[in-house]
Amino acid sequence: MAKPPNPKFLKPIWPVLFSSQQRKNLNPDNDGDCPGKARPRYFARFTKFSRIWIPPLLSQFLANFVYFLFLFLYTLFWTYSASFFGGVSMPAISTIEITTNPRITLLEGFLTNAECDHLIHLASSLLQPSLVYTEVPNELVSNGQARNSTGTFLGIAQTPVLAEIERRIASLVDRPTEYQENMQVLNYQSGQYYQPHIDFFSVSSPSCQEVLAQGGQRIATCLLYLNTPDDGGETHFLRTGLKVVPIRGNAVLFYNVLPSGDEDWRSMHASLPVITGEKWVATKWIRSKPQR
Ligand code: PD2
Ligand code: ZN
Repeated sequence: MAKPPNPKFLKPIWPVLFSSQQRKNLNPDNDGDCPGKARPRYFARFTKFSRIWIPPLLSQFLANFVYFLFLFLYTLFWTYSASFFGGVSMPAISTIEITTNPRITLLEGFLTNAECDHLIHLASSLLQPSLVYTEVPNELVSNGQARNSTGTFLGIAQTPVLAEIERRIASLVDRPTEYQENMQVLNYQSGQYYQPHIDFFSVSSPSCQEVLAQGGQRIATCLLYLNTPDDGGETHFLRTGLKVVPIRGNAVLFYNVLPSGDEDWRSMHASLPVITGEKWVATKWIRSKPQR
């Protein structure tokens, strides 16, 4: 460590802390009639932190280090504090309203890669043939003509990651998570599909009356694309002609009913056959009544 100079010749490093005599010493117009005799210098050669004399480069480094550490912690706090304190943290999502009539919104970057992998991991060992509702009686049966994917349902808030995704969807549709059905994760192999269908329970169908009375209508569907198939697997909205390409992390939110609550047949959709590769997608239905 360098030997500390005579404090008489020292000038502090922070101008705001200078005494009036020191400021006078630092004034470039002062041509020398100051206690230090020599022309004033703008920076001290040494800074004293408590009892240690620190060379200027090291003290600047320390000051910068503390400054960047503060910035880092500040950014960290604002990024994660919401989820830490029970709020909703959102990745950088870009929202594109594709059509308002029917209401279809694409959300790019709705899930992170880690979240997609997590959902696939939770579902992959539990896949069963997907089911469809029959007319009368209203039962869930396997029907390979209507859909031939496999899938499974996850528990509500089964893991902290899933709970966070559910909170994000709740914030998106402006309804508490209690209005959500359990998440369904689906897997489509090459050639697998889901024929055109509607997600709402038809008021005119006698078999839907009980479901509607108990749990209310499926007012909206949120599809979460967990991977990007090599080819095919688009979500096709037949009445609008729109085909949403499945891209990992993206989501599509569409309403199955009109703002009045009446069925919106323009929400009819299909999952087109996967041509190459496989497709992982998760569905969340949002009901008009709390489910729990
Ligand atoms: O798997 C899909 O892409 C898809 C598309 C539309 C699934 C559903 N609807 C559904 O399960 O209702
Ligand atoms: Zn559907």
